[in-house]
Amino acid sequence: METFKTFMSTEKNKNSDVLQQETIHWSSYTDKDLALCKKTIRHLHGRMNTSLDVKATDYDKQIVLADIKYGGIYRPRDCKQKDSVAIVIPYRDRIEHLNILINHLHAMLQRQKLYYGIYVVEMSLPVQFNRGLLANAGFMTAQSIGTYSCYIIHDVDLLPLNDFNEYKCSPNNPKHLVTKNSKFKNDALPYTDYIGGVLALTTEQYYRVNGFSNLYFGWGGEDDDMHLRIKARNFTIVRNAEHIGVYLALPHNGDSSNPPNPYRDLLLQQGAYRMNVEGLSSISYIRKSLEFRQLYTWVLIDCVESEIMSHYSNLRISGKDYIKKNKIRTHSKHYVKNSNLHVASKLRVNRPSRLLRRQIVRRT
Ligand code: UDH
Ligand code: NGS
Repeated sequence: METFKTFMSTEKNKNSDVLQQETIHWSSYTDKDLALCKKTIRHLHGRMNTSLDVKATDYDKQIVLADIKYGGIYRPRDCKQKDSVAIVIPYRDRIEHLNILINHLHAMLQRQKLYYGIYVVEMSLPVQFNRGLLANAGFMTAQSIGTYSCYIIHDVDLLPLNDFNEYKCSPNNPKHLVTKNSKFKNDALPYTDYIGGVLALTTEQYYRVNGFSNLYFGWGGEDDDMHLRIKARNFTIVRNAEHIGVYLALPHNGDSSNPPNPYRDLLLQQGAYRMNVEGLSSISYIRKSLEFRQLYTWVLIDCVESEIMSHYSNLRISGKDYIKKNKIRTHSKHYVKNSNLHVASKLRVNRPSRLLRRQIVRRT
């Protein structure tokens, strides 16, 4: 079965570690005679004792480098996986974390016998970091390269510590792969609806929620906005048992280069109403570079914050006024205070316009 498209990159070849300007045939061997991979714990380690002083090279020996294709794409040789998973890492200026995570993931995902590709998506300076937009750009890039059925949006500083935490999507609902995170007190998630860190959505789920919002420049809120989208589409969040989704947070300095976004609460108040027209369907960016590196595909994008935000000048008004002004109907005007943010509850979100529905279908 040929699941990967032949991809032609038009970039120049600058680096011997990077495969570019070349036609890549992902299917150098055929898996058509192989049996489907079975879920087995034989190759797994369970809970790993990774400490905070992990180094980028600690995992090298565990990785079967020979089987990883340029671009960080792998599939098991001895069995066939019917699903393939794209790991999308929104990234800027955390090279040490990236090297550790990439090594760790390859080793673990190979043990899990998954068919996967890793995509690191970076935003060029001086634009404010935007995790949601990068996730969307990674989703679109991965889609143009392979036929992935599952997308896992992954923070660069989180190491999964239990390899029973299978990096697969759940067919009916988005899956939050984090159940414990060492950066929080007692490793406990800060609030029930928290879906930050590592989130898995099938292709269909990603389209249904229209991806992430592209409007969250700076720190905070894009994950809560995604939660609103998920809820508005009547999905729930599923998680593994607590002892499975355990993560080690690699330490980093408070990010002066990624300051909290002062508009995040306002954006959130209107999030569920905007979701039909803003997100994957409205994304605007320029892909400046695409490199098939040995262990991952690297994508560099550029966007103009003022241009993206210029369509949303009404952000300065409160959620309630926005609803009134735009005559949006809700079941309830009741707002619940959840942690430090306001979330519109019991929303009735309009169906996407016919035009948007057509776009969604065409893209899938
Ligand atoms: N990221 C980068 N580079 C950056 C910023 C973010 O790569 O400069 C990516 C990376 O994948 C990271 C993710 O975005 O794991 C989330 O960003 P983060 O690690 O900065 O966010 P987190 O919530 O910590 O983990 C932020 C600490 C400051 C909180 C201040 C608010 N009170
Ligand atoms: C919430 C943020 C989320 C963030 C979470 C955990 O307050 O984006 O804290 O942050 N929501 C808003 O700001 C609206 S953390 O402790 O990981 O830095 O993910």
